[in-house]
Amino acid sequence: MKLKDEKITKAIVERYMKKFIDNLNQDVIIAGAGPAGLTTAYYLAKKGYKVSIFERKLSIGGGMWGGGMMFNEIVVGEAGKKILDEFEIKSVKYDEGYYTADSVEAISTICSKAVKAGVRIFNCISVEDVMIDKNMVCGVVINWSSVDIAGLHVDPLSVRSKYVVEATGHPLEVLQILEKKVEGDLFTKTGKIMGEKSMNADIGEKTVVENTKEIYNNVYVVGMAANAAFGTNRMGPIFGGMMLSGKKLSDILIKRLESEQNLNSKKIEGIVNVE
Ligand code: 48H
Repeated sequence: MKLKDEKITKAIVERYMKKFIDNLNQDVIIAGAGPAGLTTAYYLAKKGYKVSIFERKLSIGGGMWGGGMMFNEIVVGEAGKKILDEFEIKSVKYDEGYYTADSVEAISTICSKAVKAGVRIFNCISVEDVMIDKNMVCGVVINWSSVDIAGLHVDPLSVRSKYVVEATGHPLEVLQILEKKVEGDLFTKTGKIMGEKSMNADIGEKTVVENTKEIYNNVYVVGMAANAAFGTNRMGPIFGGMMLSGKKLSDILIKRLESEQNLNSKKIEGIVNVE
């Protein structure tokens, strides 16, 4: 059989468009495919929820590939090790409470498991704004990262979701937009982004899980972005907190999505009044 070049083009364009159109109305949209966003997405997809991630870069995985200062090993604590085990990522005990793993194995496995669980990842696309209705965030505004890099004046597209997750790491890109554009305060002590504090692995690893929560109506913050939003410390190349933050957020969102489903079925059964 002779291969036809135009058929290859048609196959790519048609299949991509189908994928894109099938993902225009999601349960959860995540901005950023670092370890925190990917872990959140994995657990949600495993439960059957429709979740997609928009990632600015060509490659997914955020800052995990490089371990610490490009020494491609990561460190996790006891709780982080349990998540590595769930993902079937090999880890080695270094000392009491310290485990190491190969960062390339870790992030490639998380990516692979997330995609296989049903997470739809759109790379080379940046989240540049949110959709909003009566002070409730209800989706994201996206554009090709290349449009941004080239400084082209091209209008974006938008994708709807019940919940939006800020997982863009240190720069907090979604929250920066929210802070400027939405009415009312963010759900922090000051109502504003509080800013990341200097390195303290012990505090940073604990607070990243505590800070994983809703930060504006229907917007949740996870991973490094959570500490930067709520004004606590960075933690360096100890990655257990990123995965634990993702796991915690998936639990919160699954609970919220489940209670919404229960309410909807009650409405259908006529137990609850429909306004
Ligand atoms: C789409 C975007 C946009 C945008 C950025 O930085 P990440 O790896 O974030 P986390 O929270 O999963 O993990 C943090 C970790 O990598 C880290 O930096 C740690 C532990 N630091 C500690 C320390 O002390 O320094 O991933 C975020 C992803 C990246 O892939 C970005 O390209 C992407 O988000 N991104 N994607 N739209 N507007 N902005």
